[in-house]
Amino acid sequence: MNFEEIQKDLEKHLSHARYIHVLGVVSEAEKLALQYGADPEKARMAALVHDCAKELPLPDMQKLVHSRGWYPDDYVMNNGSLLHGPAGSALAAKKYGIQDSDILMAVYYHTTGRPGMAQLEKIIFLADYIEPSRHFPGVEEIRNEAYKNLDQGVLKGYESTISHLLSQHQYIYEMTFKGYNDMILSSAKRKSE
Ligand code: DGI
Ligand code: FE
Ligand code: FE
Repeated sequence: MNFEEIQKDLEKHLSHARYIHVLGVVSEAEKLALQYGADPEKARMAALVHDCAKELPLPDMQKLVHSRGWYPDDYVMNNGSLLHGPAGSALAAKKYGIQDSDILMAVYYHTTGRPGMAQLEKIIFLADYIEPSRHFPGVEEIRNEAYKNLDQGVLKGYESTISHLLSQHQYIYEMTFKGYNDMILSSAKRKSE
């Protein structure tokens, strides 16, 4: 399916608020791609489908992930907040016919990130935080950083998620920590150069 066809399908299947969020991520991801010399069309497509599985029941997410032969650990498998990335990646391939592995990876990892993120993964991860309809405390700081330095923006995003999870006494998934640590190491390396 092309961009417009997928967009129409999402408008039909997602809640209005989620659909508005998705359109915000599309425009933000395109701007970030242009700023950092990434492919804006890929960024728009990855952003469009990034939350396509977010509102599915957990068993449907689990089936989608298994259908690709993926077996994330039990914590992810039983947590829709973390599973909707992998499930969305599976659904984007199955329902929308997306084959581009950069796009599928960006969707898979958009919630937790990972160490060694590709540029498109960073762009989707960050666009998800700073799209215009996001209004959480500290979002302006992440927005400013995002357009100055992509890695510093990603790091600010991680700091905000991890602080929030700590304040809510929530479990912090390993991949979230690993992605954060990776950004700390690369920013330390940049400073020493
Ligand atoms: O799908 P969105 O709401 O647009 O945003 P998202 O995919 O970035 O985040 C989904 C949720 O996942 C969000 O409420 C924060 C949560 N989350 C991110 N990292 C972790 C996490 N939750 C737990 N428990 N542990 C994590 O490491
Ligand atoms: Fe999401
Ligand atoms: Fe999102």
